[in-house]
Order: sequence, then C-alpha cells, then structure tokens
Amino acid sequence: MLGWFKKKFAKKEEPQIEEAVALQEEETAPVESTVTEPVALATKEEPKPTQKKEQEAKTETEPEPEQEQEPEQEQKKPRSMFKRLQERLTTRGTLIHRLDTLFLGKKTIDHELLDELEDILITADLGVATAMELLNSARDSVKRNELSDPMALKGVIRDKLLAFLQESDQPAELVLPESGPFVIMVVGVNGVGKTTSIGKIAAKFVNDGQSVLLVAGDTFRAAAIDQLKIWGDRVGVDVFSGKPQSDPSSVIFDGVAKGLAQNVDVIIIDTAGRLHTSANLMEELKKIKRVIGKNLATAPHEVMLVLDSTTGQNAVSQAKLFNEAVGITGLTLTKLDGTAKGGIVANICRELKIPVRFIGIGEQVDDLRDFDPNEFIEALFQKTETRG
Ligand SMILES: Nc1nc2c(ncn2[C@@H]2O[C@H](COP(=O)(O)OP(=O)(O)OP(=O)(O)O)[C@@H](O)[C@H]2O)c(=O)[nH]1
Ligand SMILES: [Mg+2]
Repeated sequence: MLGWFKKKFAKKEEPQIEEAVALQEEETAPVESTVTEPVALATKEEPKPTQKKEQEAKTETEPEPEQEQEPEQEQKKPRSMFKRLQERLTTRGTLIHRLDTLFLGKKTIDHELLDELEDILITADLGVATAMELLNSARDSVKRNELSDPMALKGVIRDKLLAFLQESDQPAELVLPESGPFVIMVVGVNGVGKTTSIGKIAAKFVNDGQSVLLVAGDTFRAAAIDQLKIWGDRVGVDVFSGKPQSDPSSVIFDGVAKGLAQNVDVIIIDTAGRLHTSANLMEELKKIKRVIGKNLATAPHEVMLVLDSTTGQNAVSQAKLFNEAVGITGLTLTKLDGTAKGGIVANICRELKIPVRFIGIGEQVDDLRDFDPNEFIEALFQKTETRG
C-alpha cells in the first residue's frame, strides 16, 4: 500500500508574517489567544526528521538513497493491526454477516435467494440506488449463467463493492506542499468525531516526523477548546486557542499566522459542529475558509469532512451540503466499529466520489486507519470466508 501522505523535501521559505498581520485588520477583529505547549513537547531545537533528511542529502556524496528506502518503510502492516480492523468491522448484524447467513444456508441460486438478497442490500445503509446497482450486477451474472452456487454470488458482490470504493477520481493520499505548512480545515455536524479524529491524525503526522500545530476554531464551548488541548498534550503538539465565544475566524486567522511563524509542517484546524442545513453557520464556515487563505493563498489544502458512519443516508446529505459550501477534498468516516453497517462506505464513495482518507474504528489514538479499498474489502470478507 502507498503511504498515507507524501511530501517533497523542498527548502522551506520564510513566511510573510508582516503581510499576514496587515491583512488581519481587514477582515477580523483581534482576539486574546494562547498557545498551549504540550506537557511532553517534542524538542523544538532538534532538526525535524524531514530537515535531517535534507541535510543528509546535501552532505552525502553517495547517490540519494531516499527513493529506494520508501518501499522498505512501507512494508506490510503487522498482521495484528489487520486483525483488529477485521474484528471491528465484522461484528454481528453487519452486511457481510447477513450475506453469509444467507449464502451458507442455500445450495442453489433461486428467486427466493435473490429476493432475500435484495432485502439485505436495501437495509444495509447502501442507499437504494447503490443497493439496486449491486443487485442488478448479481442478477445479470446469474442470467448469464456465470454463477452456479451462492458463494460465487458473494464474490460478485465483493467485486462490485470494491469497484464502488475505488470510484473516487482522486488519489486517497494527502499531498503536502513543497514548502510551508499543510493546512487541514476539519468540518462536520455536531458530535461526528471531528476533534477526536484531529487528535488521531496529529498523532499520525507526529509519528511520521512532521511538526503539527492544532488550532481550536470551535470557540462556542470552553469544553471544546479543553478537549483539543487534552489531545494536544496526549500527542505532544501545541494547541493555539482564543477565548471561548470569540470570533472563530479571528482565532483561526491568528492560528494560521502562528503556524507560519513557527514554520510547522502541518496545521490542523478544528471547527464547531454545525448542521449542514443551517445557512448562517454554513456562511460562517465559508468565511473561515476565506480567512485561512488570507495568510496562505493556497490554504486550506485539505477541507476534511468528518462523517459519522452510524448516521446512515443522512451522511450523504451532509456531504453534499458541506461540499457546496466549502468544497470538500477528503473524508474521514468515524465509528465504523460498533453498530455501523459498513454499507455506508460504499454508498458514500459511489455517490460523492470524494476520497476517503481515514476511517475511525474506535476512540483511542491509534483507532484511525488509512482507508485502502482493497484492505477494507479484505477485512470485511476474509473472516467470513474462512468460516464458510
Ligand atoms: N466508537 C467510536 N467513537 C468515536 C470515534 N470517533 C469519535 N468517537 C467518539 O464520538 C464522540 C464525539 O467525538 P468528538 O470528537 O467530540 O466529536 P466532534 O465532531 O468534535 O463534536 P462537536 O465538536 O461537539 O461537534 C466522542 O465520545 C468520541 O470518543 C470512532 O471512530 N469510534
Ligand atoms: Mg469537537
């Protein structure tokens, strides 16, 4: 599998902070803000791993080995991690369990089986259009006499689901700019898992040697700021925050300026949860996005929508309205552990064609997985296949 992000190791330019400060007066009011240093702060004076690579590249007389090293670093994930993904995805009542129960009990493919299959697909959070397309593929294969036994039908469904998951027309990996911070603006409705996912994503960047600044753009509740600070401490990154109730755009403007001044690799901006149907709150989000661009014209590089996969079809409506407002570039699907039906992932990929970057499979820091359609389908199907 490819890495979950890539970055060219170009020399960083000094940020234009003076210009940024001048721009601030145009659109935002000043706020009192703080940067919380994490308890276990990474040593700032030490060159970052990326910078180390640059230095080594300059001093070494031998040819640059970096390109060859990449595949070695991306060796197969430990089997235990894959197993955990499987366990979280294949709980009782999921699409695959229900398919298995159906197929294992039948010897031939008949109308009764196809009717039962239709029931399962329609109630599997796939959405009617996606379920019907899946069912039609199955029916076509049966008509063409390509299939003789029910388990083969399961293979058709598996292949079609994989095709849906691969429908995004953009690569799933994040592409960090050659210079300057990579800015991620995280949006979504209330309680979907934005702040938690930000903590997990920050941890992934830190583990891969990138410096990160979190910006507490959810100023509505003091608890929201505290929650982000707890994640900052846990992960070992700074958190920039303003006062509760202050203008979120203003805090975010200052936060981005801070990240530029500190020359961090990644800035992740938390925003308050908002209903996709609230025109005012969506306007506020548009303003936030504009304000981020005042400091760094190319930012935000990623507008990440977090969707709670237990919310079913509503997640698709959320994605459409958030996309219209701020242009979503990537998705994180949370809460795929527990009660989720899994089918929602196929529907989201098919309907939206926006890359799914990550999936959340629990509340802990390492419960966030890079989304890989092949791995996802393998995890869904493999366990049940070995039983069958
Ligand atoms: N089981 C499970 N729980 C999750 C996952 N991601 C987040 N949660 C939980 O969902 C709840 C809400 O998460 P938050 O990160 O606070 O959600 P939010 O979108 O920031 O919420 P608001 O800021 O209030 O809009 C918390 O209890 C998280 O622990 C996940 O992948 N699986
Ligand atoms: Mg939050």
